[in-house]
Amino acid sequence: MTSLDEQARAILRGNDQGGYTLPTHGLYPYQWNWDSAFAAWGFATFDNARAWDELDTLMASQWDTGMVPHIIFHKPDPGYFPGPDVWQTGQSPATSGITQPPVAAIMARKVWEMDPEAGQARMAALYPKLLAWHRWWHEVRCTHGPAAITHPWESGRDNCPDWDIGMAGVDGSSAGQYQRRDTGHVNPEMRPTKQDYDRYIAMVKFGCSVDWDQARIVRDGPFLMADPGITFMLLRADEDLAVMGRALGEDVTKLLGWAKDLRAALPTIWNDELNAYDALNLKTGEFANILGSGAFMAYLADAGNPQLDAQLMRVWDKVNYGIPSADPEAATFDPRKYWRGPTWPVVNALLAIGLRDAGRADLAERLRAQTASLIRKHGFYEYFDPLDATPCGGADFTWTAAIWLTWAG
Ligand code: 2M8
Repeated sequence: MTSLDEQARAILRGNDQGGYTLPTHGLYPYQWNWDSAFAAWGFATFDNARAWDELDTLMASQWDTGMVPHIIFHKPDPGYFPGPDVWQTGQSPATSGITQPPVAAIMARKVWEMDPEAGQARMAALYPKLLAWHRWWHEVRCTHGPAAITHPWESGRDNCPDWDIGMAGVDGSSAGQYQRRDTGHVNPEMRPTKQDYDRYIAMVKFGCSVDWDQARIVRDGPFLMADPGITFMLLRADEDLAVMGRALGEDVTKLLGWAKDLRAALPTIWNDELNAYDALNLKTGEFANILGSGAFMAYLADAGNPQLDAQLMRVWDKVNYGIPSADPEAATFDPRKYWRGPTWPVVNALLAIGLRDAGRADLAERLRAQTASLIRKHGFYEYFDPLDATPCGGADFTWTAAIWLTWAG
């Protein structure tokens, strides 16, 4: 074990709140949905039971509808805005009212495969909950074909340029007065703008105004865009869940049917003009015309093609470290502004899983080596400048430590 392995373990232990893990102290003082799934994968490298606990704690906050919220506010913390008082979802423990990328089944499969015997009973207990979440995604959010998000925070790629056209249609004036906390923890220049936040909060207020009724949010809410990233992650997660379901003796016909329908919808998010998968504004029918890292999640779902290969090499060759979150040749590219250009180790890890499965072990290895060099140079930061490796965002970050232990290190 190297000293970086030890540091990574210490980060997971240090962010562990007993059953759930914070992304990082200060900036993100609660349990986040997809961060937890990656935390489980990381824990599985040295404490398999703790990995299952993480997934259990996440799924314990599932709503009756099947949705799994994006934040679980286990203990009040004034260091984050918007907190439970703003979301007003009436859940116990308090949660946000939106979801996040459904990677839990992908990570659960990895955790199970790392110790199949010990995981059998844990996975059997988790299976119906994951299935209910997937049902929710397909029945509530795939009504237009691909997976739709009702708030940019659901994508996990919060302020990426993909959402600009949808955000332009959101009136932020109802946000009222509020005090942001994120800008007090990290460099405000690297965070989303005030205009973004006004719109984010206006969308939360809309959710509250309809008591978080999902059908109304999808139908009447201010923002609805098809997300290629989530579409591919859901497809991959469906297939991983089906593998686990079969091993548990479950009937997976329904699940495979959802996956088949979703795969059939993929042509609707292929933008011929962009020559790539693209985000689609479902309110107007317009494509974003932006190549984002969500498009490359296609490899996770066996949906790559030669045009996408060419796009991947084009954007990769323009940077020095990992895959940028947005196209370096686009006018909107900003190498340190959160999801508008930086490289994210956690996204690189997902992409590498996809590339390896697509038979491109050489590219997966190149991505691993570049991601590892960022962490070796600067430590376990949230994200990095893909041109000069400047570390950005929160330090001692859970998912960066997790992917070091499982993949990059
Ligand atoms: C970021 O998102 C939160 C809102 O959910 C924020 O900026 O306040 C994103 O990077 C998201 O993908 C991530 O899950 C979260 C916690 O790491 O932070």
